[in-house]
Amino acid sequence: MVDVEKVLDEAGLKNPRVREYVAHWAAITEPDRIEVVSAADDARLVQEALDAGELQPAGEGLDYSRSYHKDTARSEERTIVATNNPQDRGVYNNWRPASEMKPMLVERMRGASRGKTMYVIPYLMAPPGSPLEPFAAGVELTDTRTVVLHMIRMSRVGAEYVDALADPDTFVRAVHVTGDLPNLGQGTPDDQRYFVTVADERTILHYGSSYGGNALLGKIAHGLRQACYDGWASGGFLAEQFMLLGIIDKETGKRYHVCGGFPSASGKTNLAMTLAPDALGDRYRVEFYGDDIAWLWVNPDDGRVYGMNPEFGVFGVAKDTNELTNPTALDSIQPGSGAIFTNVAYNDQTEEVWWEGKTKEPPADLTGWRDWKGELISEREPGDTSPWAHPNSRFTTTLANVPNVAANFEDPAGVPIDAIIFGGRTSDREPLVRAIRDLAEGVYDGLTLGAEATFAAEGVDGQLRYDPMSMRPFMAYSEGEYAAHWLRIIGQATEQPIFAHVNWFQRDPEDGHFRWPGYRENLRALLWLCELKDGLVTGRETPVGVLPTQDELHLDGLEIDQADLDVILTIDTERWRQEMGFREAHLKQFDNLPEEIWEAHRRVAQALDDD
Ligand code: GTP
Ligand code: SPV
Ligand code: MN
Repeated sequence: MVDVEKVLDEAGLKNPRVREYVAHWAAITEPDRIEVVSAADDARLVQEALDAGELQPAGEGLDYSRSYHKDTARSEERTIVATNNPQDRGVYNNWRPASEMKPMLVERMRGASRGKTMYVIPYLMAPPGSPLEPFAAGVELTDTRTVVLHMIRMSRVGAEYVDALADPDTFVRAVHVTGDLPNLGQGTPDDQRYFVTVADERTILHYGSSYGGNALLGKIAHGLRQACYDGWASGGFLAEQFMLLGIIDKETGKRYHVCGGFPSASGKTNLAMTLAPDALGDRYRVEFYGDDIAWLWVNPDDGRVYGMNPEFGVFGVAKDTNELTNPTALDSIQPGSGAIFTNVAYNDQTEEVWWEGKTKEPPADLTGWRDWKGELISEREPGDTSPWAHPNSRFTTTLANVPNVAANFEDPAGVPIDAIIFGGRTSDREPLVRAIRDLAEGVYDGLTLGAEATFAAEGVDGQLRYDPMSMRPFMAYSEGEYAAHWLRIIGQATEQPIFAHVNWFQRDPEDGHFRWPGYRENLRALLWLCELKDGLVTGRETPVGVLPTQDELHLDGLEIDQADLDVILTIDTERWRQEMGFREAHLKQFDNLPEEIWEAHRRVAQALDDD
């Protein structure tokens, strides 16, 4: 048995509640060693991981890791929100009683860290000094060193964050046990994995994965699921899977802040890192705040909605990231950045990485190249066209490495929000942008966000599904309560943000091409929205919101067919009427949906009928 008290004394970790928690779980998981880590340990831990073969070098200060081949994405079926109150059951949160799940997880974790080190990761999911800091501290216990390295990039890590707590008990208890990955029956009826957030006890118990959101518990388990619950239970804030960016008009000196939700792997990272198109770059600049999580609250001093990114880094999708689509992302993973690549293709002779879309064609010389499973490309069967990189392969880098990061990205005060947008992969129906001024209609729009599924979760690419506010995999309590909480929080604001629905993914059914060029050009839709909010343009009323007219959009330098532009700036009324029926069935699943939401639904349906 490790002498826990001695280890914690030597690490100078004082918080008595944290010390009890570490001792409690060490007695269950029985690690051989315990180590308290801070960001200052990073270089040593990287070296240890290289020596142990858990990482491979990928250039100066860049590293590469592979996860187990059946452990490459979140598993939505195995993810559960447990509480002590059956009324917390929602349609999407896979609710189960805490009394059932906790003992089950303890049994799986018992003795599971024998022979391993338990790393104690005290962390903060907020800039220090944030008004939401009381909800931001946590301590992850993990038995995997690469998880520590990712957590150091994705959150602020150090004992000081839990020793400084006003109430020593207000930290999230986040236990991660990897388990015996080759023997967990991933995706079979005998699946052993469980990813449980016991939300009303602020305890996260994840067993059976060492990948991404399954294992970096500060990120989505705490930053989204737990925080979503805490924001509701405290009545004080919203925690959403949102990106957050600033737009600066250099001519007028105006600053706008836009946040919004797109389902996983649907463009949040790309939008927040975007640069203005060349033709508009002299006038506008986009600044990055966050790409995956925003916490929102109303500041009583000025009555505005404020937002901040609780994360410290970016865990971005690698696929299709290149000089044209996202040069900013490439700049943020340059030599010396400390970035880690996971599950992309790797060349163990040249130490290079590659993923689909990094360059148009894969490297011509196959020597040394291995796919994400570690298999040599040169030994593939002829005709094997499977991707070299896993479609959900990712890069991990800190916010400070992002070249367009805003100067005030760590300001604990957050930034005032001008617009809240929703979007997803929708191949028809959704125009480029439609603005919504009414709060209930904006919330209704978020709740009916429908998009094609992506590879960020196991086994569901391309299927159309509703993903309310892009929170479907992270929803912590019932959807009816969630809607009411949104109306309450944003309703407190005396200056309301404008809402909008955007879509970069409409396709021509004839040949499948994207009707909108996307990426950097997306800024044009957001500029129009900010100008609409300021009354500089008026747009065109439709039953589903205000659309830009062609001459209101900043189109200088844009290459697009007039026919495509016509389609993405109009509403297919017939198709929308059909959609309203699907929406009705979708919303009917939710208990206690506020009447305002139903009224918004009926208003839109009526307007479409009258059209
Ligand atoms: P998570 O990190 O999973 O929450 O995803 P995300 O929403 O941050 O997604 P991300 O920005 O990483 O984009 C995922 C994929 O969508 C990448 O392969 C991008 O290349 C692609 N993508 C992003 N923006 C656009 C766009 O405007 N048009 C098109 N066609 N593809 C895009
Ligand atoms: C997502 O899947 O939405 C992500 C990546 O942002 S993960 O942290 O793995 O959930
Ligand atoms: Mn995400």
